[in-house]
Amino acid sequence: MTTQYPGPAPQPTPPAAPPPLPIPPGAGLQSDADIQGNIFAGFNKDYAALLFLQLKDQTTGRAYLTDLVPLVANNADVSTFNAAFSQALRSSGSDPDNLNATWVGVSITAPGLETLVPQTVQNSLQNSPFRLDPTVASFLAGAAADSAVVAQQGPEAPANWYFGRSDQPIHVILSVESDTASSLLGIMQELGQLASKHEVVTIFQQDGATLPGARHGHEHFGFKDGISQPAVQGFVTTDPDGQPLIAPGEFVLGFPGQGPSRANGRAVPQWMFKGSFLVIRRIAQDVAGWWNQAEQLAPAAGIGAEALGAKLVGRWRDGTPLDLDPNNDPRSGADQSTSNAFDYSDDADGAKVPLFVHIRKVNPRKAAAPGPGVTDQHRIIRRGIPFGDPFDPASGKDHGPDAERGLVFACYQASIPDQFSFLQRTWADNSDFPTPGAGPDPVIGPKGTCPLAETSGTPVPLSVGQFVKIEGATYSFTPSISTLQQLASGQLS
Ligand code: N7H
Repeated sequence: MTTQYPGPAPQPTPPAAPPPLPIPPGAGLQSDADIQGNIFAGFNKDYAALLFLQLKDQTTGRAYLTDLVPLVANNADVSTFNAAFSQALRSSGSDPDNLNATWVGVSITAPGLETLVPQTVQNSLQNSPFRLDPTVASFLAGAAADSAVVAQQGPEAPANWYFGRSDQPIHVILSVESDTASSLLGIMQELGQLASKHEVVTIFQQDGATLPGARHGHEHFGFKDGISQPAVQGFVTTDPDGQPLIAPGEFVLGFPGQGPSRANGRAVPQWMFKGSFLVIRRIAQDVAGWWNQAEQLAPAAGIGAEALGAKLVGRWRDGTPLDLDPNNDPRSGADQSTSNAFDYSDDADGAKVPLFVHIRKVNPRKAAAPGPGVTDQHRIIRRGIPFGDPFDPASGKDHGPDAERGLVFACYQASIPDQFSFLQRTWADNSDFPTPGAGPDPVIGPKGTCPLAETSGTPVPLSVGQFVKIEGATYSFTPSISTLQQLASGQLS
């Protein structure tokens, strides 16, 4: 007699990927009130705080979200505000004091979703073909476990982080921004009361602010930041600097993405539509170390420290691109400090802009290897802000070399492995991108040798150190406002 063993349990039919959303014509995405406001439109305020929160349980978590959702800024409101602000700025020539806003954004980590909707996480992510998409797997694993971009030992190891450590799970992240310190304080008090009401614990609060005076808009090393962002199809009609429009599905799920393979967007469940993945990294910057290095390397390169700094970053301190102005000697005298009208297309070998420079590594534009259009599949929308006082030892202890300062790096994308992690690992950290021996990114990469081409033709090997340090990181998901409502009401379960 033969024993009948049951065969493998029948597998549930995998959910089919939902069809993509249409991209609205013109700049139609500006009026979308379901997408959160910091993704396409951008808060871009002078004062910011990130709150890393832990929920008590599902019931209190849902009640907390119910109170929180009405405070969340949507894309249509932020777009309308930003358009009015730009208009007033153009007509008066300075920041309009009477136009102020305070914005709140909400993102949820994988442990946060597990707390709020364990079934959804199980069914639509862990037990379905979606889990095979590295996009989902990286989100579920979280930033600390992403060993491709995080050293598990040494000073940058997650065990030393201020936030994002595995022993302190974070469920919800609030991005709060305002025009003034006092209005930021006001909303923070309101959010604090809401948290206590629902027994929500603050694991860490990361403050940020634009730098004061002439440093406004610049990061701590002194370079103007926040200039180059992807021009998103459906959100703008053209890019003023002639850059290619990037399909919205590269940043917000549900829309078609870049290239034929992503015409249907990414295979994620419907509740993720109109949401985006948010990477946050607290990156400390050793400003004195950075400029001492530039002073030391400059003589061998036959240039000054200021020029050497520009040859590591790819823009002069005021923002002028090296590609347009390799010698900081503007031919026309025109202000090019916010220009993005360049693409390295006449500089394949890096004679003008070395192949290792930070902004070329992370966005090689038309010079991308291995082929045309590749760069457009690895773009990110950056929403970072500095933390800490500027380096200026004469102004006191808080401004000295030992004070904490750096960049609260934040970026939105449709896939962390294809976008943030790809930029960091495959391009920035990789000495052999775009060509063998090109050198690591001298701003965010590891120590290494960057060969600086000289007019004589003999490259000068610059030994470049690492002057930034990761001090905290999270991967989270910034859902649409309708999904937030469903999470709050328990409709998504
Ligand atoms: Fe970078 N820096 O001061 O040197 N970055 N960045 N970044 N960054 C940019 O064009 C800087 C970091 C990108 O489209 C500028 O807006 C510093 C990470 C991308 O041409 C300056 C840190 C990653 C761009 C800096 C840091 C990126 C960009 C020029 C850390 C992603 C747009 C301003 C402390 C992995 C490139 C501008 C383009 C620009 C600096 C971090 C990516 C000045 C100090 C971790 C995609």
